[in-house]
Amino acid sequence: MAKTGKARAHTNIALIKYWGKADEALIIPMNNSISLTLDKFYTETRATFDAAFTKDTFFLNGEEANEKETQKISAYLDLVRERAGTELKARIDSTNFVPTAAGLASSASAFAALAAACNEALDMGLSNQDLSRLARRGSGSACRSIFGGFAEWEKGHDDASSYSHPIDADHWEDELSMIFVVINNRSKKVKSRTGMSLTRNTSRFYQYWLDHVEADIAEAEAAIQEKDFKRLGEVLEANGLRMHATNLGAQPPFTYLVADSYEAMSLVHECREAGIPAYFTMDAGPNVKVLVQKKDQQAVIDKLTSYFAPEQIIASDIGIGIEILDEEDAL
Ligand code: 2P0
Repeated sequence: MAKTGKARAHTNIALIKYWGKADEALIIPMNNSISLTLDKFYTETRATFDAAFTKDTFFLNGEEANEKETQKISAYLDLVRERAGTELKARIDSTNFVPTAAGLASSASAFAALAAACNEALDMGLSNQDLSRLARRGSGSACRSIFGGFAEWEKGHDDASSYSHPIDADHWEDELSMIFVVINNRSKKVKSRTGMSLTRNTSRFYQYWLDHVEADIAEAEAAIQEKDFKRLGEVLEANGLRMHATNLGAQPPFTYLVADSYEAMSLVHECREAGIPAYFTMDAGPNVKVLVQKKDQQAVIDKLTSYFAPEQIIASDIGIGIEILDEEDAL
């Protein structure tokens, strides 16, 4: 008989970044990171394990994935099977819910949803901590998407000690939102996995990153405890820029940022000059994400749309952790 589980996971944006691995195979990071889970972008995944299946199959947004993508999922399922003590092959159906053509699909929500769906299907009974560890094996940032609101990934030193936990902010996150500035990328894409590995292994600035990141973590933790928006904003903006600076020191050097990324950063500076606190961060691409207090959201959107088209601006509230879905819930 088929064993089925379905789950939804939201993507997350790092405020203090994960950039570089201590162990590439186990996905153990060089440093702790802190994120906010968002409610707007998520993945729903159904995992079906059945003795009748002779191979793993993977359907993304209703279409069967190519061999390379299927192989990646199959390799991940091998880890799940080893952990669950089964040899059953699986069919995975995933749907990414992201605004049309925004290109914001993320491996964080994908592997968090897949891990949770497998846990459900195979009755693995994993705690959220163990689920975070399992999601991490698919993609590092996925281990933070098990949780809603603020989450911190403790880097640990081996498979057992590297996982995320929620940071209790006493519902402060309900007062915050993140505004995405979706910027078209005409430059050649460097995958985050490739970019962070090249930087960690070759960048002359990587040690500078390591020398500051633990202090950034402590500063962000303190700001969250105190609900001090300015303090959190200043450290997240500095940390994100420092991450991007490490890429400029790689051999060969590269950058994810384009002219319009700098335009968005300037507009955020203008918001602050006008007395509106807003702080930006960027990931492995040119899009700029702006953390704001909800009460200032419209004013910041107005500033950003003085240059960007309204359809390039997407605001998101803060999201919740993984959800197990009933069979009748739409996929
Ligand atoms: C982060 N990023 O903390 C950082 C900041 C992008 C920039 O985590 O190799 O897809 O699968 O562990 O998690 C994106 O990298 O990389 C990422 P893998 P992942 O969000």
